[in-house]
This record gives sequence, structure tokens and C-alpha cells, in this order.
Amino acid sequence: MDSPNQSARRSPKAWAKKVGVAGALASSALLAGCSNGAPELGYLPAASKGATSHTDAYTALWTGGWIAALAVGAITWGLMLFCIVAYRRRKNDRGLPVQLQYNMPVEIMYTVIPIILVVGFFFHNMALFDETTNDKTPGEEKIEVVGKQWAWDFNYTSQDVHYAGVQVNLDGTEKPGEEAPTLYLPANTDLEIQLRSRDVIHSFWVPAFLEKRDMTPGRVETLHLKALKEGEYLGKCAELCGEFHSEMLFNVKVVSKDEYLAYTNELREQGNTGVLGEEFDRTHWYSNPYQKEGADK
Ligand SMILES: [Cu+2]
Repeated sequence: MDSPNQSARRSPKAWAKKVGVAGALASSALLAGCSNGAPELGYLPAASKGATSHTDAYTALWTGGWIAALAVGAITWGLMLFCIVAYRRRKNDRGLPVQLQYNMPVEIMYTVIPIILVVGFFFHNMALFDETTNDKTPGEEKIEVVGKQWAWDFNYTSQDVHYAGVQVNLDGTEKPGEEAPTLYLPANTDLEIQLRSRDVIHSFWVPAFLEKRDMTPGRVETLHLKALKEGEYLGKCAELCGEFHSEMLFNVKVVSKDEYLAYTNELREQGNTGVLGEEFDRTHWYSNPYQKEGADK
């Protein structure tokens, strides 16, 4: 509504047009600046596309969330800019314009739309978690990854062999290198990867898998997935775990089932039979002040 003491104003349409064009140019320049990543992946690691049975669903949630957030942002910024420009104070204006409040349709819109958005995000997240992180189907192939200061042990439980990792020495390149512990995963196989720690909290992270899981002493976390794309990936510890945390790196090789069996047979021939169990944990170093004498635990 126009204020009675305001002069008639020019059409705000011309202004809105100019602001719209400027916004479109700015956002396309911004997006062009990030052209190294793939926009359809939401600039997540390129290797993540189709890497595991989970990655495409994570990417969809990530990009969908950003699209929804940007749409809300664009509408809000647009309305703000429009109001600032169209209803600005003119040269011949005197006094305050008519003060408006309690516009019920607008108030209801600003209450209902956020509720719909939050509920939508919540149920999308929960549905995805049920399919991915909460998946409790027993795996076809069981592998145990054990974090330790500062390397990794890999127990190929189903094959009853193991690999004992030794800490990597960095040479300044961004790759873990040849001598880093290498985790072999059979492709297109239901994997049950159990994660444990021997000492402090570590975190198992293969960036291309778009998943990260803490490894807490005394707890077993399970990652259930299928590696779909053969190839080499990099992995690292993602929880500050002491002096050489940055050198707690590993390689991941996703290979065919035959290559996987050939590798585990090689470990067997080298005498690495059985698994490296809890006898190598250092958690007995810690004493529990609440433990009662004579009690089991
Ligand atoms: Cu660590």
C-alpha cells in the first residue's frame, strides 16, 4: 500500500530486472570458478561416482539439500533486494511510510515452509541412514580394520589371514606411497568391514567412499557396503590421534574377487595366517577408576 505522504513511484519492475540479471551473472561466474569439480556431484571427490553401493545416494542427498537451500536463499535474497530497492526512500518523501505488521498470509508462509523443509530433510536423512549406515545384513566377506598409533592392521577374517601395517614415512608428496598399508577389497561383494582401535580414537576415512567412521577403543563399528568400481583409492585417519597422526595413511585397492583371493592366498603363503586380535590392543594400559575389585569388568 502506498503511503499518503509519498510521491507516486516509478515501476519497480525495471529495477527487479536489473537486479535479476546481475545476480544471474554473479552466480554463473561463481560456479565457473569451481569448474575443477563436477557440478552434478556437488563438487564431491570425482572418484566417488559409483565407488560404493552408498555413494550415489549420498551424492543425491548432498546435491538435493544444496538445491533446496539455494532455492530458499535465492527467493529470500531476491525478496530482500526487491524490497530494499523498490521501497527505498525517495527524494521528495516526507516522514515514515505506512507501517505494516501482522500480515497473516506472510506469517503463515514463513512458519509452514520451514517446517515442511525440516521435516523433508529429516525423513530423507533417516531413510538414507536405514539403507546405508544402519544396514545390518551379514556380509558375504568379513574384513576387520584395526587402527593403531600410527598405522593399520587388516584382518581378512573370512579368509583367516592378516596384514600387519607399518607406519608410512612421508616424502612430501600427497600420496601415501608404495609402502603404505594397502587394504584389498573384492569388488561387487557384500562387505562387512568391522572397525576397531588398539589404543586411542582413530577414524577410518576413504574420501572417495564419502563415509567416515570413528574407531573407538572398546567398541566395534561396522561398515556394510559393496565396492562397485575397481581401482585405487586413498585412505587416512581422520581423528587427531597423536604425534604421527598425519602419517596414518593407507591405500585401498578394489579388485576382482579372483585377484582378492590371489592376494589373500599370497598372505597365507607368507605365513600371515590367523587374525591379529585383541592381544595386541593397548587398552589394558588404562585403568577404570569405577571398576570394583573382583568384578568382571
Ligand atoms: Cu589415527
